[in-house]
Amino acid sequence: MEYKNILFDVEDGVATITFNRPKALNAMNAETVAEIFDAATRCKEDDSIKAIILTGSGDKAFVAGADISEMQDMRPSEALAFMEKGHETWRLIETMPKPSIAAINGFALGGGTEISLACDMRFASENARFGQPEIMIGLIPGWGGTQRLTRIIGMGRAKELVMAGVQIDAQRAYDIGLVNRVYPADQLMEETKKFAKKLAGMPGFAIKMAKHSINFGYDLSLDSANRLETECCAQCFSTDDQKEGMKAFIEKRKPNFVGY
Ligand code: DAK
Repeated sequence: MEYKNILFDVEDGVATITFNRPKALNAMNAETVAEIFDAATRCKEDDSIKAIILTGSGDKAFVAGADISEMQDMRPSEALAFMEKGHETWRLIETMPKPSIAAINGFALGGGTEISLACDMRFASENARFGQPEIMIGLIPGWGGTQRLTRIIGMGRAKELVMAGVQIDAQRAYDIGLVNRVYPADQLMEETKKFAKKLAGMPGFAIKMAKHSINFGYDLSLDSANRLETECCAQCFSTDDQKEGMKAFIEKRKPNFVGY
């Protein structure tokens, strides 16, 4: 697929997907969502890609939401199709056996906050702003903002953002656990790439099991979730990386992981 709305780049095992509609503050139209789905599928299927970064072009916005001009005249059936494609795409990112980081370099509103919530981690620039302002245009979040956001920051805080359309800055987002790290704007990409490369060099199968155990254990009872974790951990003993990691520890040297 040829991309018109995103950039796709791979370097040292790290794929960077960049929302690239700066004139619309990287707002996502249906074509953008389809391109993100295609790029995420490439990331999942290409064994040379070990970690993924999502970011926005320009210095003002990560993603200012779904494209309001495109949504304005949608019929319910069109809105449903748009919403379902978004959900399918975010879920692909959320469940793929590779780590993802959203590098949030400005406004992350509506669908912008929502796609970042599907990533494993969120790193923000000091000028980032988060919010679910859909209520201001007569909607509620349609891409997981009432669900993933609530799971990450809790019900009371999520309701403040969703029901009152309150926007928060990067420091507040850090304080309530919405973002993992905050950097000066000119350091965000460098630091995110450094961290993504570190993740790319980790034992790949163990990364996959860690993500699987956290994602799918979250909604289970503690007993079932611990059982899932046990199975995932036990499977790691089938890998070369487990043998190498433990051998290197005993021999007091750095491990050379192969990813399986
Ligand atoms: N959609 C389309 N264009 C947008 C946009 C957006 N979300 N956000 C910004 N733009 C465009 C502006 O229209 C403007 O275009 P021109 O006038 O230059 O042609 C350009 O980007 C620059 O924006 P501003 O001039 O407004 O820039 P400011 O610095 O003054 O303000 C801002 C920046 C981010 C505060 C402001 O642009 C803003 O409030 N933007 C809208 C933010 C927003 O409400 N986002 C949530 C969108 S709703 C669903 C599926 C998904 C969703 C819901 C349902 N189903 C299908 C049911 C998700 C919904 C959303 O995400």
